[in-house]
Amino acid sequence: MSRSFMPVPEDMEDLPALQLQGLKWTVSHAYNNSPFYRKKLDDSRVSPEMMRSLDDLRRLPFTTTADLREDYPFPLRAVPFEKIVRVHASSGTTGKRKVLCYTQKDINDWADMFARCFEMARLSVSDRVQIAVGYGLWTAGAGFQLGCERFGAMAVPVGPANTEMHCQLLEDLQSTVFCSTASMALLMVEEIERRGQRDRLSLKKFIFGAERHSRKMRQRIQEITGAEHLFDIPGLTELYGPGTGLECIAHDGVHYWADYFILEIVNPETLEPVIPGEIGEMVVTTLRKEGSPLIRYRTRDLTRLITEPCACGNLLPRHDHILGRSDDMFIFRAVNIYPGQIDHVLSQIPGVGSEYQVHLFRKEDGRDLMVVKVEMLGTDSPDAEKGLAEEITSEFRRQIMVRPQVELVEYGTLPRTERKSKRVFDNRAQD
Ligand code: DLL
Repeated sequence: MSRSFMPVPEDMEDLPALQLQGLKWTVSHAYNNSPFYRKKLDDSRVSPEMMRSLDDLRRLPFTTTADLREDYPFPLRAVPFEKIVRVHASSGTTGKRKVLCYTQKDINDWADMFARCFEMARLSVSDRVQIAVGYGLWTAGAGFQLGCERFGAMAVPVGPANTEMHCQLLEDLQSTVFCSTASMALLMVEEIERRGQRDRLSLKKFIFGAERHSRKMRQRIQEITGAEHLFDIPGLTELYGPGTGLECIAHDGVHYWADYFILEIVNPETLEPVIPGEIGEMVVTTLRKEGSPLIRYRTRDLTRLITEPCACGNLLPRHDHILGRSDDMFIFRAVNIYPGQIDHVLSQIPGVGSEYQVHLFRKEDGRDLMVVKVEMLGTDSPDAEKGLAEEITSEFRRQIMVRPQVELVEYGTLPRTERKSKRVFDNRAQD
């Protein structure tokens, strides 16, 4: 039996006490060692001594990406440079990268958390894990690698590379698990299908994340490869990287590591906690992170807590898949739309492929136009195509209350990427 990375049952019973202890530690560590946090907490008239119960979390100010930009290049740093063994970064939406510092303990904690993901996905040390995400400043490659080694399975550290090389290694090394972005997973399975390679592979599990994926993408990946399990892996650079939670084999949401961070779900407008089970923005507070601790960090990611016990039996709490980002919302003819809603509508329509694009234009008369390009699975007849386009239009009207112009394109013609896909293109002039 390999070692377990799950919390022991007593820790789960004492979770609130463990979280309170971590909260107290984090707030005093940040206050005493980060000039940035000290000022922020002083400005909000909060001191570490005020953290007496978990409810006191709500007295703390929020931290945002704007804070990361303001405190660039080593935002939120709370240890001397001599203790920092690594940085990782992700591209911010508005220019400056988000750079986060890690101490050796942070790296060790991250490895333990990620090893827990592999345990959650029921891997064994005999598994061969082909890692197809970028290595370097991005947390993805380093995270999967660390976790895999800590867990004890065999890492095949390829990076994004090209599909050709991946296909060859999948077959030659008989990799059993493939880890990538959701887009890359789709790109790869289509290549496997094109090569008729399925029966020569031993692929059993996919772990993919870094972006939302649709039900259609899941279906395609499972259909083509016959994989036993697909696991969604969320994660963000600010919170170590990927590895802080994983979908389990019951495939009903994502278990997250509540002994390493507290997750709050708040209404993004009022910043008040939502009723458990309602959708809101994920806000995270770390409990052990030394280099760049997070205090009520607003992730902008939208999800909801799942409060029912999980069929897989694991007691760690769950949240739903990430449903979108509060800053991904766009307004079309006075309707607020999240890309996730579009995935949802298209996922229900038979005959529609897994890729789509939304293009928004402003016409000369000042009215907005939405063009939805959708891949179709088979091209039967012009009549069938017309019917499909009409069905898509009417489902958009029924479910999102907008009327797009639908353009059907052949399967495989929309771009595939090994990184994160962009599917909404807003060409309207910014007033
Ligand atoms: O994307 C870390 C990662 C790498 C996760 C590989 C999973 C696999 P960032 O580049 O900092 O980190 O981007 C973080 O990506 O706030 C979400 O908006 C989005 N995101 C990440 N994973 C998922 C997912 C990595 N599974 C941002 N589903 C996050 C939906 C995701 N969105």
